[in-house]
Amino acid sequence: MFYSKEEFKEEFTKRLGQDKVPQTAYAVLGAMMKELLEEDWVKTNQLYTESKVKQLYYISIEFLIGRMLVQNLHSLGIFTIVQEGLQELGFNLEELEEMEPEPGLGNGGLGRLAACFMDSLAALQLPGHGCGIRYKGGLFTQQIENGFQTEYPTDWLREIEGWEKRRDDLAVEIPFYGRLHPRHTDIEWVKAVPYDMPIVGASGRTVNTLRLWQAEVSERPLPAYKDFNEYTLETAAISDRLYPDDSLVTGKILRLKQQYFMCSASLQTIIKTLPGPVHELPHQVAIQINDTHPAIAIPELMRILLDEEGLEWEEAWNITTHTISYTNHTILGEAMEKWDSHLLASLVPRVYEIIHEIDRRFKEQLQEQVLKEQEFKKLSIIDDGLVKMAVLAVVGSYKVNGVAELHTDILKNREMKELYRQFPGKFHNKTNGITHRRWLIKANPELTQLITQSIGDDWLKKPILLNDLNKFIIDASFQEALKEVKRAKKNQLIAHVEKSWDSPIDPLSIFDIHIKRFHGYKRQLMNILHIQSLYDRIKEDSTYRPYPRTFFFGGKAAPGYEFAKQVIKLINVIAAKVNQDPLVRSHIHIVFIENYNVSHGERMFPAADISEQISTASKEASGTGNMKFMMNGAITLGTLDGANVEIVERVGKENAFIFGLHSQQIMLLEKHKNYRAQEVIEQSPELKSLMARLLSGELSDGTENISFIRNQLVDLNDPYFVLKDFHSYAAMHEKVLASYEDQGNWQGMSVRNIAESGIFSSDRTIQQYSDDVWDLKKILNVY
Ligand code: T68
Repeated sequence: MFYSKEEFKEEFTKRLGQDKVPQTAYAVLGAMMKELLEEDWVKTNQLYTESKVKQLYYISIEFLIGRMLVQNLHSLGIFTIVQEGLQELGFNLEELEEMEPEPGLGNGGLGRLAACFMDSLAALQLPGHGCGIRYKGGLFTQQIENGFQTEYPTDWLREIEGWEKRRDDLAVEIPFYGRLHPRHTDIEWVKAVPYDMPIVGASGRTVNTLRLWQAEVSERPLPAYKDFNEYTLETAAISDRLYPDDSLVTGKILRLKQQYFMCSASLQTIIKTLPGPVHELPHQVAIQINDTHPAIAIPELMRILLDEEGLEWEEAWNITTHTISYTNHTILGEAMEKWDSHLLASLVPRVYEIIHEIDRRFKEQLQEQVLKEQEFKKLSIIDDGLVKMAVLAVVGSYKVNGVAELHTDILKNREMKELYRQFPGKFHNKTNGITHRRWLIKANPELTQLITQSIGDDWLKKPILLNDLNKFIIDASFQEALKEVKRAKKNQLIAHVEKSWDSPIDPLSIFDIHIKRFHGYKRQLMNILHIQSLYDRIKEDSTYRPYPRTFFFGGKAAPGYEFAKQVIKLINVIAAKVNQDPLVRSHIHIVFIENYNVSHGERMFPAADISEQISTASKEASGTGNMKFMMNGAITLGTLDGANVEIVERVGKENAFIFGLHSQQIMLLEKHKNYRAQEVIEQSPELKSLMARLLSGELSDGTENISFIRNQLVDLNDPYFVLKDFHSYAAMHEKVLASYEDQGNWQGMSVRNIAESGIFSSDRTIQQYSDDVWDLKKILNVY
């Protein structure tokens, strides 16, 4: 359609007509982009079908894709043409980008990982697609009112037409409820309609598909007992809203409906469009389940193979357990899915029957071994009236992985010890990654340019080559240029933030950033308590006048998670106090970024000096924000948890600020129950005073605002070891300040982090999955 700036301008102007407002410009640009990638999309699909290559389906309840316009411009290799062309026509691409609604179809790391994986699959020209739900409302919009988080619904689809294509021709019917015997009758059918989104590979012609399913009323007859209005409402509810809980299980029937709906729709389509006989499924298809939310795909695939394809149990089981593989993302007890057997039996009776049979056969097999009762219990899929989805996922998969080395070790040696003993060959590690195309090339074009000027542009396609930057660690002019980039990114962030933030931010201050979901184990509480202690010190000690720091927080709390919401309130109360104190505010400043999302992330990671990764060791499966910061030259201030461990291994301890208890120490304290938070407080005058004032309500404008914080720190004995790690955290902050004074050394640390970040590109992760689990072949879309 266009290959040069002039051609673009001509076409764009023609389509724009007289209506030269930004809204129209955005719509015209979007339409041009869609047309541009359409042909490659069709061709990619044809190629996959005709060549009968093995294809991957990545099933995930969340895809936190973020805005697509600029990302797609980059992928199509026309970013510069369009940016400059628009500018010459009097438009600003950044302004147009702001008009794109943000598809917040995920909570946090798990959903964003799925989005990064989609990008890497397409970029590596691998045949892999996503399957999920087209939620009408993504994650809620967060507003801070009087310091409290308030939640507002976000209906992103209503705002503007997106990139997707509705495919009525591919709709399928999903069976819910009913009676099983003598045959399955009284079913409440729900129609699943796919909306396909193109996932454009980087400067290649591969365009894969993210297929999001929408629930609609079926045309099939309703069972006599069912009220039509009720049915209509229940059906719409399935794809109405994303559950706003991360790392928490609520056990609600709607959630189970979403899971089954998404899995059944995806599997039915996969089987229907299979190019060969069904027994060849494992050679034609790989199915990855992203956590246990899609684990119901295992019995659902069995159901299709048994009831619709007429296979015998053994063959169906053999096929299923060679097709599906499972990624675990957590070891937190409250995030482990367990479904009430009665609920499952009522909602999906045939599927439940199959789960029961899987469990029965597995237990029969276990009878041949000598197992302790406790071990047997751990290995039971159905136990105490509950179906344990993680056990089902392991038993029904051919591969099981954790998302960082430490996490996989903890799964093998503790959380899933018994399962690991049964299936040692299934377990493997795949350390997470992030797409450097969004998190470096798109988010930080200034740094991208500096890197390319210094080492050439091969790294764009092979991010591991960022390693070449190691030769610039002590290069003064490179350091100076890097500093300049950081300054520019800080100023851009300030310009963006100051519209909504009333106190001015010092661009020369150290930007210390803590952005992620609010959760006890992520310890935002430790961060804010430390800031309060800095405030006290500045007030009390006239010789303590530290170098200016701006502490940024951003993140949402699950609406029902009172503790986390109180931490948000506490941060905002302390922020108000700190920011208006004339003495203190020139040294420390707090900024709370409202409604933190992917777009905010794109502005914040590049502006950071310090990356706060301070989870209680052993609790954070991997973390991926840590990688985004590192790739943009921020230094990790963190514990030896999740992928931080591997980051530190790469950069060396001297290029990170590591503190706190190790995972082994935490796990021992937990096991022997010999941690006493009260003793830690007693031994420290500083903590004693801090706690007394916290508990009296002095720090939080009222005690009722910290009742859950009090409960956690006092009654629950500080389960995330905030108090225990407090002093080593504070000490490490002092070290940060001292290090920042030596700018030569600091810039060197920053270069080192960027240089070692290539391994954390999701291209590496995806290649490893492909090699070790999926067995995909690279397909070139040339025509
Ligand atoms: C995150 N998990 C891990 N869960 O916490 C993080 N959970 O360490 C890891 O880096 C990331 O996954 C990617 O592997 C989540 O984000 C959820 O969001 C979630 C959502 C629903 C239910 C349970």
